[in-house]
Amino acid sequence: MMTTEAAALEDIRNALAGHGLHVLGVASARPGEIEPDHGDGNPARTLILVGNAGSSMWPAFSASPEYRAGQPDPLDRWSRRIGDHLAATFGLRALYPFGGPPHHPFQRWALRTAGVHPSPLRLQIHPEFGLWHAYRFALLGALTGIAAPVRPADAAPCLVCVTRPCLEACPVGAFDHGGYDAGACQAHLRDHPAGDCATRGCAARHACPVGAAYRYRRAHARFHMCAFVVANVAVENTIGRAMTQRSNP
Ligand code: B12
Ligand code: SF4
Ligand code: SF4
Repeated sequence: MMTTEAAALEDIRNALAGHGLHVLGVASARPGEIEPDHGDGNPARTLILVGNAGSSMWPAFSASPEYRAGQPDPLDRWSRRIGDHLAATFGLRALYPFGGPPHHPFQRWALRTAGVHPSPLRLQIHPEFGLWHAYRFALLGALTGIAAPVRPADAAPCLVCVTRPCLEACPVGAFDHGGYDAGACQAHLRDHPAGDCATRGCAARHACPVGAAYRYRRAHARFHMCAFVVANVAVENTIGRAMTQRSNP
């Protein structure tokens, strides 16, 4: 028999399906990772990570009022509408990957859930979805009855990838020095607005054979690349380094 919390998770899955969103994992937040909810002392620690696998959310999002309104950050506004609504419906709290700094450490949380592993591109890789997934929000609650599934120890695709084609594919060598040169990447996209990276999505990501069936469709990829071209990379780089140093000593 399903516990009440497992049933709630199933209800959440069903509610997400209409938006093309999935539960990508269930993790546990550690003390200090989440600011208290205005001092109510709620010890809620369970995080349900929600996102897209491939272009799963593109049909719903591209038909949404947020996408059509022509205002800034339509995907963030769409995510917030859905996340806030679900949180209110299920008595949970919605946390978002955007809106910082400070940023909620979504990638760190995701590593604690089933399925994802670090990749040389700094994106996380999923054995099925490959590099083609992202987080739209997390739902936080005191759900002790839904444990994160255990990750199989042998499922890290990059550990058995000998040729690492992702590291050879970038036209500006953005991954040549062990990190990710976001400035060089952004300059390339600006200089080549009709090039492959800008129109199909990151060539390094495309070079990875894992999750090929989940590669973003063209309109979806282009949407993200256009958003990235206008992102303030210089500021995020500085903040990103500071955050990573502070949080991952
Ligand atoms: C800041 C940021 C960036 C900055 C990175 C600057 C920097 N040097 O940190 C910029 C603007 C460059 C960036 C770019 C992109 N990002 Co980004 N980014 C973030 C954001 C908002 C915060 C990261 C952070 O500072 N966290 C704080 C630290 C303390 O948390 P953490 O989890 O412990 O830290 C990890 C990350 O910081 C990571 N990291 C460090 N440097 C970089 C650089 C890049 C490019 C990435 C992806 C990760 C990464 O390593 C840390 C240890 O695990 C996250 C969302 C989030 N809230 O996590 C998305 C996030 C990491 N980005 C994501 C994505 C997909 C991208 C893009 C690919 C977007 C796109 N175009 O589709 C691009 C890359 C450009 C390209 N070639 O395609 C996804 C990754 C999903 C996944 N599968 O892992 C996230 C989780 C957002 C989401 N909604 O899912 N990003
Ligand atoms: S090409 Fe290989 S090393 Fe690169 S992300 Fe894919 S599996 Fe990992
Ligand atoms: S989008 Fe293109 S330029 Fe930027 S990191 Fe990916 S392959 Fe390199």
